[in-house]
Amino acid sequence: ATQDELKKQVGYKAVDDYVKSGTVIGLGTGSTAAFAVERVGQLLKSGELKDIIAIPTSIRTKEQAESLGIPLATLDTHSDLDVAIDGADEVDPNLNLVKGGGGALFREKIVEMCAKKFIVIVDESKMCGGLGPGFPIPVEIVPFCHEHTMREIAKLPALAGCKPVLRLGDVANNKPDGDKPAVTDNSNYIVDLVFETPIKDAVAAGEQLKNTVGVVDHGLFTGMTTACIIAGSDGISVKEA
Ligand code: DER
Repeated sequence: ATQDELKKQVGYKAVDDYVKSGTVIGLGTGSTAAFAVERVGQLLKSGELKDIIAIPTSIRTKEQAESLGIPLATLDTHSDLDVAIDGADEVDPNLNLVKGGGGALFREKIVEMCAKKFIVIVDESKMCGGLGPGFPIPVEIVPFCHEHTMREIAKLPALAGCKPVLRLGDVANNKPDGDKPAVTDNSNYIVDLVFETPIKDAVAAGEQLKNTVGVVDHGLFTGMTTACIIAGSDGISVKEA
């Protein structure tokens, strides 16, 4: 199966197995989550799903959901979600995640923190032994004096050895020709932290990042995953936290 077919398999399975009628759901961002959004739209259209309120985790997911006729709301009116479904850039053996490859980590985290269940959908290429080397850790920072903030991040003990790189071009992915900083849905910048070796303590790293003035939030999603649905060439498996 192609990688797209694997992403579709897990996106559809997450909705079929975890989304019930009459619930409030969080819709993730990225190419895998887009299949879950597609499936919600399909089931609402066929009548197999009813009375869903969805909370999008990015402007582009909101637009996709609107195009599919999925009823939308925000956390201001609906902050008690039954389930949220989203992709990830890396998944470690404890189901801690790196997210933010698509630049949506802040809205993803604030929404997914409100969900009773957080279902992660990945193809097997995202599985890793330790977070860091396989995918730079995205961090959302305020544009004001961003070079100063990047220097402060590089000093953090739990992130020793990281190389902060300002994301340029389009926020959803690093377009090489982009010479201007990528800007998030929240009008902030993204710094990608490049690691040669795995992060030893992802929880401590997250805390130190959150305590750094200028940092809005980061792509370490620790202790949040309820279950991870993994599509591999030999089929689909589900890992529960
Ligand atoms: O930006 C994000 O957090 C996305 O969910 C990312 O982690 C996964 O995107 P993908 O499904 O397109 O690989």
